[in-house]
Amino acid sequence: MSTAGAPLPARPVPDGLPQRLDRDETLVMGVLNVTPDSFSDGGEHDDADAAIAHGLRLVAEGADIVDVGGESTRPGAPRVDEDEELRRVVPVVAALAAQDIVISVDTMRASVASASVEAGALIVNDVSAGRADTDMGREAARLRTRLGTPPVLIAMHWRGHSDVMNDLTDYEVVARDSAAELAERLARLREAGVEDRFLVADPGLGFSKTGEQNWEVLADWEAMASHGLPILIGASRKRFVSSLGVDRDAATAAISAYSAEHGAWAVRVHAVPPTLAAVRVGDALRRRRSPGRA
Ligand code: PMM
Repeated sequence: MSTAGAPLPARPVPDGLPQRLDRDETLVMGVLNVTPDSFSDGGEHDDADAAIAHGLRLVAEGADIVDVGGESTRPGAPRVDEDEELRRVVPVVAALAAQDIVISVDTMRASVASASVEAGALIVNDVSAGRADTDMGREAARLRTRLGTPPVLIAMHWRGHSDVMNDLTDYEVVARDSAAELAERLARLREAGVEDRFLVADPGLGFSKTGEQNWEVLADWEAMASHGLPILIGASRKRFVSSLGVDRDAATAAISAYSAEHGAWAVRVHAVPPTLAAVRVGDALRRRRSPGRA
Protein backbone atom coordinates (compact mmCIF):
# COMPACT_ATOMS: atom_id res chain seq x y z
CA MET A 1 0.00 0.00 0.00
CA SER A 2 1.32 3.41 -0.88
CA THR A 3 2.05 5.76 1.96
CA ALA A 4 2.31 8.74 -0.39
CA GLY A 5 0.14 11.76 0.36
CA ALA A 6 -1.79 13.80 -2.15
CA PRO A 7 0.31 14.53 -5.23
CA LEU A 8 1.81 18.00 -5.26
CA PRO A 9 1.39 20.18 -8.35
CA ALA A 10 3.72 19.56 -11.28
CA ARG A 11 7.12 21.22 -11.19
CA PRO A 12 7.45 23.19 -14.44
CA VAL A 13 10.89 24.15 -15.75
CA PRO A 14 11.72 26.76 -18.40
CA ASP A 15 13.14 26.06 -21.86
CA GLY A 16 16.24 27.83 -23.10
CA LEU A 17 18.81 26.44 -20.67
CA PRO A 18 21.51 23.78 -21.08
CA GLN A 19 20.35 20.21 -20.71
CA ARG A 20 22.31 19.74 -17.50
CA LEU A 21 19.85 22.07 -15.78
CA ASP A 22 16.85 20.11 -16.99
CA ARG A 23 16.69 18.01 -13.83
CA ASP A 24 13.88 17.09 -11.51
CA GLU A 25 15.67 18.93 -8.71
CA THR A 26 15.39 22.46 -7.40
CA LEU A 27 18.26 24.51 -8.77
CA VAL A 28 20.45 26.75 -6.65
CA MET A 29 21.07 30.27 -7.92
CA GLY A 30 24.02 31.96 -6.20
CA VAL A 31 23.85 35.73 -5.65
CA LEU A 32 26.69 37.84 -7.01
CA ASN A 33 26.09 41.50 -6.20
CA VAL A 34 28.62 43.70 -7.97
CA THR A 35 27.66 46.77 -5.99
CA PRO A 36 29.40 48.97 -3.44
CA ASP A 37 26.18 49.40 -1.44
CA SER A 38 24.78 45.88 -1.19
CA PHE A 39 23.66 45.11 2.34
CA SER A 40 24.54 41.48 1.80
CA ASP A 41 28.22 41.62 0.99
CA GLY A 42 29.17 45.14 1.97
CA GLY A 43 30.50 45.97 -1.46
CA GLU A 44 33.19 43.35 -1.24
CA HIS A 45 32.78 42.63 -4.95
CA ASP A 46 32.85 46.11 -6.42
CA ASP A 47 35.74 45.00 -8.48
CA ALA A 48 35.50 42.72 -11.50
CA ASP A 49 38.24 40.31 -10.45
CA ALA A 50 36.90 39.85 -6.95
CA ALA A 51 33.40 39.42 -8.35
CA ILE A 52 34.53 36.82 -10.88
CA ALA A 53 36.40 34.93 -8.15
CA HIS A 54 33.29 34.95 -5.98
CA GLY A 55 31.19 33.71 -8.91
CA LEU A 56 33.59 30.81 -9.44
CA ARG A 57 33.44 30.00 -5.74
CA LEU A 58 29.63 29.89 -5.84
CA VAL A 59 29.83 27.38 -8.70
CA ALA A 60 32.52 25.31 -6.96
CA GLU A 61 30.19 25.15 -3.96
CA GLY A 62 27.40 23.77 -6.15
CA ALA A 63 25.47 26.73 -7.57
CA ASP A 64 23.74 25.87 -10.86
CA ILE A 65 23.26 29.52 -11.86
CA VAL A 66 25.06 32.73 -10.89
CA ASP A 67 22.85 35.83 -10.65
CA VAL A 68 24.93 38.92 -11.43
CA GLY A 69 23.50 42.26 -10.32
CA GLY A 70 24.93 45.78 -10.49
CA GLU A 71 22.11 47.68 -8.81
CA SER A 72 21.17 47.18 -5.17
CA THR A 73 17.48 46.71 -4.46
CA ARG A 74 17.95 47.16 -0.70
CA PRO A 75 15.07 49.21 0.75
CA GLY A 76 15.97 52.89 0.39
CA ALA A 77 18.80 52.30 -2.10
CA PRO A 78 19.24 54.99 -4.79
CA ARG A 79 19.18 54.00 -8.47
CA VAL A 80 22.45 53.40 -10.27
CA ASP A 81 22.86 55.08 -13.64
CA GLU A 82 22.85 52.97 -16.76
CA ASP A 83 26.51 53.40 -17.71
CA GLU A 84 27.64 52.48 -14.23
CA GLU A 85 25.40 49.40 -14.18
CA LEU A 86 26.79 48.28 -17.55
CA ARG A 87 30.34 48.90 -16.33
CA ARG A 88 29.79 46.76 -13.25
CA VAL A 89 27.88 43.90 -14.81
CA VAL A 90 29.00 43.18 -18.37
CA PRO A 91 32.68 42.20 -17.78
CA VAL A 92 31.67 39.87 -14.95
CA VAL A 93 28.93 38.25 -17.04
CA ALA A 94 31.33 37.82 -19.96
CA ALA A 95 34.11 36.26 -17.87
CA LEU A 96 31.84 33.78 -16.08
CA ALA A 97 29.78 32.88 -19.17
CA ALA A 98 33.04 32.16 -21.01
CA GLN A 99 33.59 29.37 -18.49
CA ASP A 100 30.25 27.81 -19.42
CA ILE A 101 28.58 29.03 -16.24
CA VAL A 102 24.86 29.73 -16.54
CA ILE A 103 24.46 33.42 -15.83
CA SER A 104 21.38 35.35 -15.00
CA VAL A 105 21.55 39.13 -15.01
CA ASP A 106 19.63 40.91 -12.28
CA THR A 107 18.55 44.13 -13.99
CA MET A 108 15.51 46.29 -14.56
CA ARG A 109 16.99 47.83 -17.73
CA ALA A 110 16.40 46.37 -21.19
CA SER A 111 19.76 47.81 -22.34
CA VAL A 112 21.64 45.99 -19.58
CA ALA A 113 19.71 42.79 -20.29
CA SER A 114 20.63 43.08 -23.95
CA ALA A 115 24.35 43.75 -23.34
CA SER A 116 24.46 40.90 -20.83
CA VAL A 117 22.82 38.39 -23.16
CA GLU A 118 25.32 39.44 -25.81
CA ALA A 119 28.05 38.78 -23.23
CA GLY A 120 26.67 35.28 -22.58
CA ALA A 121 23.85 35.51 -20.02
CA LEU A 122 21.04 32.98 -20.58
CA ILE A 123 18.59 34.41 -18.05
CA VAL A 124 17.25 37.92 -17.44
CA ASN A 125 16.09 38.49 -13.87
CA ASP A 126 13.90 41.59 -13.85
CA VAL A 127 12.61 42.22 -10.32
CA SER A 128 10.10 44.69 -11.75
CA ALA A 129 8.70 42.26 -14.35
CA GLY A 130 8.89 44.94 -17.02
CA ARG A 131 7.42 47.77 -14.95
CA ALA A 132 10.63 49.77 -14.51
CA ASP A 133 11.51 49.62 -18.21
CA THR A 134 8.59 49.02 -20.52
CA ASP A 135 10.96 47.87 -23.30
CA MET A 136 11.96 44.82 -21.28
CA GLY A 137 9.32 42.41 -22.61
CA ARG A 138 9.90 43.28 -26.26
CA GLU A 139 13.65 43.12 -25.79
CA ALA A 140 13.51 39.74 -24.03
CA ALA A 141 11.37 38.37 -26.87
CA ARG A 142 13.73 39.75 -29.50
CA LEU A 143 17.05 38.66 -27.96
CA ARG A 144 18.73 35.34 -28.73
CA THR A 145 21.24 33.70 -26.42
CA ARG A 146 24.21 31.63 -27.54
CA LEU A 147 21.88 28.60 -27.37
CA GLY A 148 19.74 30.23 -30.09
CA THR A 149 16.64 30.79 -27.98
CA PRO A 150 15.29 33.87 -26.21
CA PRO A 151 16.64 34.27 -22.68
CA VAL A 152 14.60 32.94 -19.78
CA LEU A 153 12.83 35.91 -18.17
CA ILE A 154 12.29 35.89 -14.40
CA ALA A 155 9.32 38.12 -13.59
CA MET A 156 8.97 39.15 -9.96
CA HIS A 157 6.12 40.78 -8.06
CA TRP A 158 7.15 44.42 -7.53
CA ARG A 159 5.29 47.62 -6.75
CA GLY A 160 7.95 50.32 -6.89
CA HIS A 161 11.60 51.25 -6.64
CA SER A 162 13.61 50.79 -3.45
CA ASP A 163 13.07 54.35 -2.25
CA VAL A 164 9.30 53.85 -1.97
CA MET A 165 8.71 50.11 -1.77
CA ASN A 166 8.33 49.99 2.01
CA ASP A 167 5.41 52.43 1.75
CA LEU A 168 3.56 50.19 -0.71
CA THR A 169 2.41 47.36 1.53
CA ASP A 170 -1.39 47.69 1.49
CA TYR A 171 -3.12 44.48 0.46
CA GLU A 172 -6.40 42.81 1.33
CA VAL A 173 -4.94 39.33 1.16
CA VAL A 174 -1.29 39.64 0.32
CA ALA A 175 -0.69 36.25 -1.33
CA ARG A 176 -3.76 36.49 -3.52
CA ASP A 177 -3.37 40.19 -4.36
CA SER A 178 0.32 40.00 -5.19
CA ALA A 179 -0.27 36.91 -7.36
CA ALA A 180 -3.01 38.79 -9.21
CA GLU A 181 -0.71 41.79 -9.76
CA LEU A 182 2.03 39.52 -11.05
CA ALA A 183 -0.49 37.79 -13.34
CA GLU A 184 -1.21 41.19 -14.90
CA ARG A 185 2.49 41.76 -15.50
CA LEU A 186 2.86 38.31 -17.02
CA ALA A 187 -0.02 39.08 -19.38
CA ARG A 188 1.78 42.25 -20.51
CA LEU A 189 5.01 40.32 -21.07
CA ARG A 190 3.13 37.76 -23.15
CA GLU A 191 1.60 40.58 -25.20
CA ALA A 192 5.13 41.85 -25.83
CA GLY A 193 6.00 38.46 -27.30
CA VAL A 194 7.52 36.51 -24.39
CA GLU A 195 6.46 32.88 -24.52
CA ASP A 196 5.39 31.02 -21.41
CA ARG A 197 8.09 28.43 -21.84
CA PHE A 198 10.71 31.11 -21.18
CA LEU A 199 8.99 32.66 -18.16
CA VAL A 200 9.65 32.12 -14.45
CA ALA A 201 7.46 33.66 -11.72
CA ASP A 202 8.80 35.03 -8.42
CA PRO A 203 6.58 36.27 -5.57
CA GLY A 204 9.09 39.00 -4.63
CA LEU A 205 9.77 38.30 -0.97
CA GLY A 206 10.95 41.47 0.77
CA PHE A 207 9.63 43.76 -1.97
CA SER A 208 6.71 45.93 -0.81
CA LYS A 209 5.86 43.39 1.87
CA THR A 210 6.03 43.58 5.65
CA GLY A 211 7.70 40.80 7.62
CA GLU A 212 4.35 39.17 8.33
CA GLN A 213 3.27 39.50 4.69
CA ASN A 214 6.38 37.66 3.49
CA TRP A 215 5.47 34.67 5.64
CA GLU A 216 1.88 34.78 4.39
CA VAL A 217 3.08 34.75 0.78
CA LEU A 218 5.42 31.84 1.41
CA ALA A 219 2.71 29.89 3.23
CA ASP A 220 0.31 30.16 0.28
CA TRP A 221 2.12 28.05 -2.29
CA GLU A 222 -1.07 27.58 -4.28
CA ALA A 223 -1.20 31.31 -5.03
CA MET A 224 2.37 31.21 -6.33
CA ALA A 225 1.70 28.10 -8.38
CA SER A 226 -1.43 29.68 -9.89
CA HIS A 227 0.61 31.14 -12.77
CA GLY A 228 1.43 27.63 -13.98
CA LEU A 229 5.06 28.72 -14.37
CA PRO A 230 8.36 27.64 -12.81
CA ILE A 231 8.81 29.41 -9.47
CA LEU A 232 11.91 31.13 -8.09
CA ILE A 233 12.09 31.94 -4.38
CA GLY A 234 14.45 34.65 -3.10
CA ALA A 235 14.36 34.70 0.69
CA SER A 236 18.09 34.74 1.37
CA ARG A 237 19.20 36.98 4.25
CA LYS A 238 16.13 39.16 3.93
CA ARG A 239 14.98 41.06 6.96
CA PHE A 240 12.02 38.77 7.69
CA VAL A 241 14.48 35.85 7.79
CA SER A 242 17.25 37.59 9.72
CA SER A 243 14.77 38.87 12.30
CA LEU A 244 14.04 35.33 13.45
CA GLY A 245 17.15 35.78 15.60
CA VAL A 246 18.83 32.58 14.39
CA ASP A 247 21.62 32.07 11.85
CA ARG A 248 20.28 33.75 8.70
CA ASP A 249 21.84 31.27 6.26
CA ALA A 250 20.50 28.30 8.21
CA ALA A 251 17.07 29.94 8.26
CA THR A 252 17.37 30.62 4.51
CA ALA A 253 18.27 26.94 4.00
CA ALA A 254 15.13 25.88 5.86
CA ILE A 255 13.06 28.01 3.46
CA SER A 256 14.95 26.38 0.58
CA ALA A 257 13.98 22.91 1.83
CA TYR A 258 10.35 24.01 2.07
CA SER A 259 10.52 25.54 -1.42
CA ALA A 260 12.06 22.41 -2.96
CA GLU A 261 9.48 20.22 -1.27
CA HIS A 262 6.76 22.34 -2.89
CA GLY A 263 8.38 22.12 -6.32
CA ALA A 264 10.24 25.43 -6.73
CA TRP A 265 12.28 25.58 -9.92
CA ALA A 266 15.11 27.41 -8.13
CA VAL A 267 16.08 29.26 -4.97
CA ARG A 268 18.23 32.41 -5.02
CA VAL A 269 20.73 32.42 -2.13
CA HIS A 270 23.95 33.99 -0.89
CA ALA A 271 25.27 30.92 0.97
CA VAL A 272 25.23 27.92 -1.36
CA PRO A 273 26.39 24.96 0.83
CA PRO A 274 23.62 24.97 3.46
CA THR A 275 20.95 25.52 0.81
CA LEU A 276 22.32 22.76 -1.42
CA ALA A 277 21.82 20.25 1.40
CA ALA A 278 18.39 21.71 2.14
CA VAL A 279 17.08 21.50 -1.42
CA ARG A 280 18.20 17.87 -1.69
CA VAL A 281 16.11 17.07 1.39
CA GLY A 282 13.13 18.93 -0.07
CA ASP A 283 13.57 17.19 -3.43
CA ALA A 284 13.75 13.77 -1.79
CA LEU A 285 10.49 14.39 0.06
CA ARG A 286 8.71 15.86 -2.96
CA ARG A 287 9.61 12.93 -5.19
CA ARG A 288 8.05 10.56 -2.71
CA ARG A 289 4.84 12.56 -2.60
CA SER A 290 4.53 13.32 -6.29
CA PRO A 291 4.47 10.96 -9.26
CA GLY A 292 7.05 13.25 -10.87
CA ARG A 293 7.04 16.18 -13.21
CA ALA A 294 3.98 16.30 -15.43
N1 PMM B 1 15.93 39.77 -4.27
C1 PMM B 1 16.92 40.68 -4.37
C2 PMM B 1 17.51 40.95 -5.62
N2 PMM B 1 17.10 40.31 -6.73
N3 PMM B 1 15.69 38.75 -7.76
C3 PMM B 1 14.69 37.87 -7.70
N4 PMM B 1 14.25 37.25 -8.82
N5 PMM B 1 14.07 37.56 -6.52
C4 PMM B 1 14.44 38.15 -5.35
O1 PMM B 1 13.84 37.85 -4.31
C5 PMM B 1 15.50 39.12 -5.38
C6 PMM B 1 16.11 39.39 -6.64
C7 PMM B 1 17.39 41.42 -3.16
O2 PMM B 1 18.31 40.70 -2.46
P1 PMM B 1 19.92 40.96 -2.47
O3 PMM B 1 20.14 42.45 -2.54
O4 PMM B 1 20.37 40.33 -1.24
O5 PMM B 1 20.48 40.30 -3.67
